[in-house]
Amino acid sequence: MANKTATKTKAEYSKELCLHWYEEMLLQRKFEEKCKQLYGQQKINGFLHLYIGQEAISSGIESAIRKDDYVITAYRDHGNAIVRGIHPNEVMAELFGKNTGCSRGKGGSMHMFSKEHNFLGGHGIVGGQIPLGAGVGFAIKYRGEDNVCVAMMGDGAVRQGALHEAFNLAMTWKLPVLFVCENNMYAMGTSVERTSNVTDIYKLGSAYEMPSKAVDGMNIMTVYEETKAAVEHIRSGKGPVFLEMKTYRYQGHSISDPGKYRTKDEVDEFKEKDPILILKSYIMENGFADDAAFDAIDERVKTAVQASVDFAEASPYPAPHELYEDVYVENDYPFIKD
Ligand SMILES: Cc1ncc(C[n+]2csc(CCOP(=O)(O)OP(=O)(O)O)c2C)c(N)n1
Ligand SMILES: [Mg+2]
Repeated sequence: MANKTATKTKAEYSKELCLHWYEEMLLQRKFEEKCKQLYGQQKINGFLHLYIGQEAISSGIESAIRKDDYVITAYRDHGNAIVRGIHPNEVMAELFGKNTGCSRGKGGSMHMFSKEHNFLGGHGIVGGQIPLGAGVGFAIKYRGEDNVCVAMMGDGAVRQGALHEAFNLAMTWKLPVLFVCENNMYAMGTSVERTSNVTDIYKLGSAYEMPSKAVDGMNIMTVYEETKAAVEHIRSGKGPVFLEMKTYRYQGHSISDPGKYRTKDEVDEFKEKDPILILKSYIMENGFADDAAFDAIDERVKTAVQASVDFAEASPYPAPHELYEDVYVENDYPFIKD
């Protein structure tokens, strides 16, 4: 089906890496399919924005950076939380509003955080994470560290003025930030064409002479290669890079979106380019897995998803006094003395 793109890629990938990617993408997909079901049962409440269709981006980026690098994103954040290494149990518990969640049940779907995993959220203000990502880049440079910060955003977020301020300072100060736009073609129900004359989003970087490029975000190998090259550039001290990753979300903007602004044919067309299927055909072509091996992966993923639901169900809600905890950081500022 969609295997042409896969065989075209220039590098060879090991069996281990391909199977790791496959299982990780499938985990994100099945985890979120379960979330959708649980929302219908009112186990999950509030906002719920699903990442289904975009998994090649989270997984491809994650394997091209180091665990001590930083990632910051918007509210469509379950996939990034999982690939950063936050246990699916903690992500599901957060969605349930339970105190074993990664934000202790007080963040919910849009606000997954983990200091331990250098995952800096989960942000509901469209574009808010772009200058925050630049700030993280500034902190890295100020401390003389060699990390990078990946600041992810949607195609709607790039129309915010904050992007331009962040791009300007990031280039002026050569901050170690990889800006990634996940262009899934829509901001809520508004298509990219309706929001700007400039529909090639990567071109926005050129105003600041920031190295910028469009990338096929449905192919994990391309995402991986381009991220690796960008991160090498950034880590060598040459400053930020901007990648526009072209992708598609199969589900509505949020769980309550009837999706009247696009046709079923359009959605089906993109499902033909499904990132999991592209990788699956590459795996099959190379004889990396047979039916039994795929079944075993399916089973492991199913078990992990069910375990996360059981964990979330069994966990308690935050106690009333926890309302006042984790609001301010205490004794963590080296520059503030009593
Ligand atoms: C500053 C601000 N304005 C408006 C909104 C309402 N809003 C929530 S999501 C969204 C669309 C953003 O689309 P995009 O950046 O493409 O991300 P996607 O949902 O496609 O991942 C809007 C306008 C908001 N949360 N914050
Ligand atoms: Mg979008």
